Amino acid sequence: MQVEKYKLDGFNNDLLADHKRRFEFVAADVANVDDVLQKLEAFQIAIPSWALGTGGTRFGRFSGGGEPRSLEEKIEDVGVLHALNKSSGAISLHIPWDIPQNHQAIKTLAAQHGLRFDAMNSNTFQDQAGAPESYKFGSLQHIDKAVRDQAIAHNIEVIKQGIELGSKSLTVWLADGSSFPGQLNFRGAFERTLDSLKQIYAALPDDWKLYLEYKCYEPNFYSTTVADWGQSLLYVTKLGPKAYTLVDLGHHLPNANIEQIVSLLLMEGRLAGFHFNDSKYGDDDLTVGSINPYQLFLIFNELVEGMDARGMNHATDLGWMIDASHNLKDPIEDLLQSIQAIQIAYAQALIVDKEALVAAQKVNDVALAQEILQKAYRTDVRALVSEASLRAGGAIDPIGAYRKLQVRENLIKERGAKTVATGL
Ligand code: AOS
Ligand code: ZN
Ligand code: ZN
Repeated sequence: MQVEKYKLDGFNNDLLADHKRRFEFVAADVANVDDVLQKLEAFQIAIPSWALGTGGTRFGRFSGGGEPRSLEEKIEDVGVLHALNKSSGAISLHIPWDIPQNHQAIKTLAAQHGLRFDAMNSNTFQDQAGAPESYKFGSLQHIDKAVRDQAIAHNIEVIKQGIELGSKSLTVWLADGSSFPGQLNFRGAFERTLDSLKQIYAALPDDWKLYLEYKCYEPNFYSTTVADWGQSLLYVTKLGPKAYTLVDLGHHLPNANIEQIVSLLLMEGRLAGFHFNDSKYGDDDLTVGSINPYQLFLIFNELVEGMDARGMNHATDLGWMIDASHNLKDPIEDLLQSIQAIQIAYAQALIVDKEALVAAQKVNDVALAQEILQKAYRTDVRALVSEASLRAGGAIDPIGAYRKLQVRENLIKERGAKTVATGL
């Protein structure tokens, strides 16, 4: 399945007059409009290979039609996303779910769709067929050295897979922890995990980064061995300059001030990047921006301010990824919505009047500071996002185009109505 350019152009032409009117209206009020458009065009968000099929809950899984049955088909789906919005130019693989049979062929296929390989993800939270050791009681923290060694070797294997594909980072998310008081010694678990991570770190090429993701609970419900940003920061500081803390938005206790965490990790030069999603209760992995878009904007406000203060390149200096699961919606539509939500928050952060904000902060004008942020947040920037997509060769309205071009119907024709995506 390919999105044909002439069909996309036809779709855009029908919307063009309306779009131009909306764009000019918002552009008239934005002083730095060219800069905003250029930054939006450069901004790419990696798609996780595991989000291309319907997920599920422990109560059931209801697969949709035309889901990708192989790594090749997952790449094809990300190709569809990227053709529609020109902002999904990368895929993040999970090993062993996505082991390529032929690295060169996979690289060529990805390149044909304009995609690169983002962070590689290791998996020591499930037992793999034929593996001698079990991760039931943890992996890098395990009391038994044989289990730790198996988990370390797996991570090193994932790095090797990534080198072949041109990836530059390894994301480690650990399910390790305990579900009952007394089950483990916290200090012992930390020390063993650190020792295991050091061995993985030692296998990282010089131009690679290790992203250490934290999560407050689940699957363990009493303690998690990398539970929060402080613990992740402790590990990565001890590991060395190639280790960074990854923020998954759904991995915090309720009401955590994520934007403040982001600001301080950036300040310390230890922010790896993101797993974007949204949540109401826990690690819900809902569509980005579907529950709390103001928080997303506040995070981007800190990112833009903090990255500019450090002279960082917004598009390339952090890892931008989505981590989502879809139980009800078409996964591709859900991802298009997520990306649009990220672009909207980013565009709003780019139009914040920073000088005025700094001036208001200097004189403790609290009301004005709030007004300045909310003015940006309440600006309807959707036409700016559409314009950036159009200029890059994508759709004015990616979901509208996806439906009009009948992409899902075509995928079902090609792959069948009853397919189950490989992976989780
Ligand atoms: C788990 O909760 C983490 O968010 C992981 O980043 C990710 O969801 C997992 O590696 C994919 O199953
Ligand atoms: Zn995650
Ligand atoms: Zn998660």
